Amino acid sequence: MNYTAISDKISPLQLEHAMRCICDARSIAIITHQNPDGDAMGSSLAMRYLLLALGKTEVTNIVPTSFPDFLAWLPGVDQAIQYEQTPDAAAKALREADLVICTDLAEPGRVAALSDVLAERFDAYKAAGDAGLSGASGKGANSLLIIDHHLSSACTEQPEQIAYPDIASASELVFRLAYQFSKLDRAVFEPLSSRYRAVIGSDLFFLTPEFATCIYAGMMTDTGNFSYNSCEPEMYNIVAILLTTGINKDAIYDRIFNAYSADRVRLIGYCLYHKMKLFPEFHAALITLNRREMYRFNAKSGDMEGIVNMPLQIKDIYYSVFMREDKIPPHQQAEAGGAKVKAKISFRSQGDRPVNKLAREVFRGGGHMNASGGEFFGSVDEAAQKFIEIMPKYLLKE
Ligand SMILES: [Mn+2]
Repeated sequence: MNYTAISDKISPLQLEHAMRCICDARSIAIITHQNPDGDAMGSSLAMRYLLLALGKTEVTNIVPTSFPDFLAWLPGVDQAIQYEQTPDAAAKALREADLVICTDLAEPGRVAALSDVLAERFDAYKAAGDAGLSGASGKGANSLLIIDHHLSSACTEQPEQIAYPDIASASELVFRLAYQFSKLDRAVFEPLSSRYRAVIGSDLFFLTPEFATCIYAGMMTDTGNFSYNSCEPEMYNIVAILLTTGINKDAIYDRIFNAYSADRVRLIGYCLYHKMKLFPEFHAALITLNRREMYRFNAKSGDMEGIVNMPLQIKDIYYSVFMREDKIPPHQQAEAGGAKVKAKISFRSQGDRPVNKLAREVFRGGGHMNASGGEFFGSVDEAAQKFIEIMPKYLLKE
């Protein structure tokens, strides 16, 4: 088969930086964001398989917080260091690695208790760059690589920042990195060891069922099984390549999307039947959940995932807002104006109806035009009242 329709999205500068980082490093740690989803786990586990295919031997996945059971079967999970199980080993691996690779992650603050250790790494890397060492050898240089697709991380000027918000998943970016490695001109990397020359320029050297499974799981998760953010034709060329390894995409779907707990299905029913308010004149829906309700349904953090999208299935509903209540820890209450609870809010919209502006201006958040987040210091009922007040100003009536 001919897959020439996959274009080079990652810039030559970044590709070269990535290859130099990888070549320079003996030990490599891969980390992803806290409360990891399918794309976070998929992209970071696939990255390890890519590095193993490149001949690296000391490669460690670090997972900063627990992950949902429906991801526990992914290839390579059993070898990952989970911070919550072995905090010292996780911190040590992250601190001592020659190279740290962040996937689906671009900010040191999003790795829970490991944030300080990761921040040290970002600072050391930046200091090396300021000293003119970036791209050359020296302590701190070539010690950080970021592979991300969040809006906030877009900064394609930096060699270490492989950050493309127009790519639907970090997993797709890991695939593209591997694919572009496989097409590199061997002459470019002539100074590197023969180990790399053996694979660089060789066709799809990275492509194993394990790698393909992780990438597919991530691509599928961040597009809702290819139902949104999935108009880019090349995505399907990538899927076609992945499927040549013999992976069973329907089984991957089943393991990730048909894996709800009974509590979660009941919680969804409760939200839609008892809690959903519709505002037809604004084409909007609003669901709130307070702490008592979450307790009643034994709701865990992942159980609320995706509920915000459900009202959009209603004809003529184009905006959906989901609010859940969270405790504010005592040491942060002063900063929150004395509030003991806050509402964590997700906004979704369809078409030409931005929600990031209202998230930014009213709810201390931001994000993409059709998918944003924010928060409100106070109860969910107060947050809902605030949203109802500002609807005429921010929501389109047509
Ligand atoms: Mn992602």
